[in-house]
Amino acid sequence: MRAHALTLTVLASWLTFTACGGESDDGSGGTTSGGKGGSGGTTGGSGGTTGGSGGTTGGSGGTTGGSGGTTGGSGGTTGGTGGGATDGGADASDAKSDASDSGSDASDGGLSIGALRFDGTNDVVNLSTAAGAASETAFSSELWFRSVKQTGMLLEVHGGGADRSLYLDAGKVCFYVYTPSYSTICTTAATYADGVWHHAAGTLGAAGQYLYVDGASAASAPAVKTSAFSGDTGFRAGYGYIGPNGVLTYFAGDLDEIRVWSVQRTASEINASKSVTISPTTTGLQGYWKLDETGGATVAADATTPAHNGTLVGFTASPSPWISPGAF
Ligand SMILES: [Ca+2]
Repeated sequence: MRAHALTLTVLASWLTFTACGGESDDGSGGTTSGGKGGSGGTTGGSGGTTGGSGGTTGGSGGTTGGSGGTTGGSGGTTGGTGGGATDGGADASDAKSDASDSGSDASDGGLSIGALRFDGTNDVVNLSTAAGAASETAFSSELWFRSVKQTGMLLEVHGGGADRSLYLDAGKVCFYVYTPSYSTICTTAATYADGVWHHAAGTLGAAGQYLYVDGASAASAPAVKTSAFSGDTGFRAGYGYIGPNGVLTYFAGDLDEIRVWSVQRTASEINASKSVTISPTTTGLQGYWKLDETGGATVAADATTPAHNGTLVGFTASPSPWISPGAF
């Protein structure tokens, strides 16, 4: 904690304006999100970064708190046992530091700001091909989704066909790659259309084809290392082919924090970054759509440079499809 004297000084100043509520603020963030991470995870600034990783771990572990929380780790919704272990008796101030962090979410692009709601009828977001197009040899995609509809497209590489798709199929989460035969890997459980936020990621590369759900490996095909689909002109969220030569299907539900990569992210990388904002200049990050717009916005901004913004098609402006909070 002493290494963060400046931070604590700032926090202390903030605390003088705050009677209480640090702990409950964190708790409510986690509760809303189904325990996927504390609000600290979404915050910017040095305090936010530290609190964020703690929040992530706290959320995922449910009760374990933030192992990463050297200062604000107890952004973990449950008060952060991890934070406690690290910080000793400083948990109260830690928790309140996260409360102050969450207060800055509105301006720092945090995950909790908002998400995009798809009606399942005709809503789709066309995402420009991120720089260099989608790699056939080193690829990752990831997002948060929430749905009660058993089947629907989350995100696919698109253009005269589709590939490297993440979708819900009869309640399972699947990741499909055209090889040019068809490699579809899905979760064993068919319980993901449960109205709760889940994180899904698909990766492809030298290590094989992998599907991750909620930060854990859910299925793999190690022999599948490349895609044979190179006709992509973009990505498409909320609409696409469910599996090989599958039925075009809209997604009903909410999406948040779509990221595509030109690298094969590792299991640990995916789990570590899924509940925190990341730098738009992170190596290999090709597209980063936070889906934090509001009102009648019809463009989904890409945080990377140059911005490959997405275009909303089919959405109605009222009520706004932009909801808040987002995944957590
Ligand atoms: Ca968002």
